[in-house]
Amino acid sequence: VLPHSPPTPRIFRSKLPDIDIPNHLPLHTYCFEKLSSVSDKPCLIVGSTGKSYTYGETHLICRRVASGLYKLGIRKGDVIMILLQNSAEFVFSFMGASMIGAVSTTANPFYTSQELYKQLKSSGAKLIITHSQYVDKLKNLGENLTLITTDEPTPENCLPFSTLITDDETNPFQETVDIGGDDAAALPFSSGTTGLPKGVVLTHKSLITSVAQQVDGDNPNLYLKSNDVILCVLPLFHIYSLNSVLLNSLRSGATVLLMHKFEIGALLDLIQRHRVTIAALVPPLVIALAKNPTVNSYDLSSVRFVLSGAAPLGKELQDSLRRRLPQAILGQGYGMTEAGPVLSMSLGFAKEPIPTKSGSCGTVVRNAELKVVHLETRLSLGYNQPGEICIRGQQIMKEYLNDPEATSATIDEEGWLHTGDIGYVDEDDEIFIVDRLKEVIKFKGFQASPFIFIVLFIFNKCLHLKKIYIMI
Ligand code: 4UU
Repeated sequence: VLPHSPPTPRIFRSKLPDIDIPNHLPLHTYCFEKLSSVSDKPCLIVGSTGKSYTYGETHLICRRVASGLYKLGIRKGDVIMILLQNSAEFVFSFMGASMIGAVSTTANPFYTSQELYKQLKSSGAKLIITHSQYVDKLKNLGENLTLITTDEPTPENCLPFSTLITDDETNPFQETVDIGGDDAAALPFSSGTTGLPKGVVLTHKSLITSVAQQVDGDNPNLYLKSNDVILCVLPLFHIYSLNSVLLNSLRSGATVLLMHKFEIGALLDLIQRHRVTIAALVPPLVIALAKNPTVNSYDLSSVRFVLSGAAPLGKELQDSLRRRLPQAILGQGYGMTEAGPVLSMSLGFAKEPIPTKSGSCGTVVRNAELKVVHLETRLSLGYNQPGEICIRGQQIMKEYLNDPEATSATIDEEGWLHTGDIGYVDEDDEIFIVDRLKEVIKFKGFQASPFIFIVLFIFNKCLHLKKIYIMI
């Protein structure tokens, strides 16, 4: 060793071995790979109506929507905007777009007209799939914009969703569109570590890699089975729900129970009625489940995993939920839109589970490398030393759309994505986040990413906000 050579970087890896990931496939092919064995099983259940779609039906409708989009002039690389609450149409639109190589930019239905305008302009979306209640906000936002609405009656100047569901799913495009792993599939918007929201280019390869890191392999990190029923209450326009609920479930042949809005009574009733086995939540919803007195009147014994992510989950809260749901395994996932999104996941959810500590965000996912760098020297640190968390692997974003400067400020020449989160890895390889370098919203001493505030905003009627802030 030369006297001045830099120290070898300390790189953290999963305790699970790497696996082969078929990330050369298009995303929809990968997600529906086991279609023939799950064709008659329920894929989607719409919570509010009880309507359900089998895997076979879901795949067929996605193919029809693909064909319908193609007939409306959408081609490979074109962007469509999905501006919907959780619904079956959200799923059909996203997967249908993927089938013709089009890209979905998902947007928050609560955005103002101006916010939507920015995302439309920046993404270059040509078509919007939405609900009639949001159409007013979209008036005069673009000349050649096609608007499709999913409910009846169809407002003026909009096309009904049924236009997309032609009876023709055998359109030749399916054979001719050549989709490569490096082509974009999703374009969520995120402000990342600095500045205004930017389009995060997630490719077929990045999303397949992220899903495989969670649910594939002989000993999956997040063990989902085809008889699982997965609660989809977090909004699908955000990458947490899109990836860790929807795409993971499709890949595993599990059932997705869609809730278009949060209401504690409806949520508990749906868990009981449909025997929900997996709940993907954020801390404010964990609080509702742990503290709301009505919970005791429901049978929640079917729940086997509660996954919390997107914001810190305190030990006290984790302990109170454990008392409520003694049979369930509680754990966290740590994600960031740009990271594809999942950096780490509790190994308590593995097929051969390894218990994790309260407060830990899990262990880095397989087929990826994680390091913690000193904030000034940028040298990588060992166990228990806090610094900036960086991640490398095929799951991370390709780039920020049309923003090479922001891209190179986030992903360095060696391929490390800098998260702007400060944390450490303990001797058991568990990750703990202690602070954020990037912009945070502070409210009554509670710091969080913008997403948590979106969730709180959407769900605020049902959550007693003041109480939540004090408890966190
Ligand atoms: C403390 O929040 C997300 C994605 C979360 C996610 C995704 C898939 C969680 C579990 C999962 O399976 O994305 P963004 O881009 O909205 O916000 C990213 C930021 C992170 O940089 C970090 O600051 O949100 C914060 N964050 C967390 N903080 C995310 N997860 C956690 C966590 N604890 N578990």
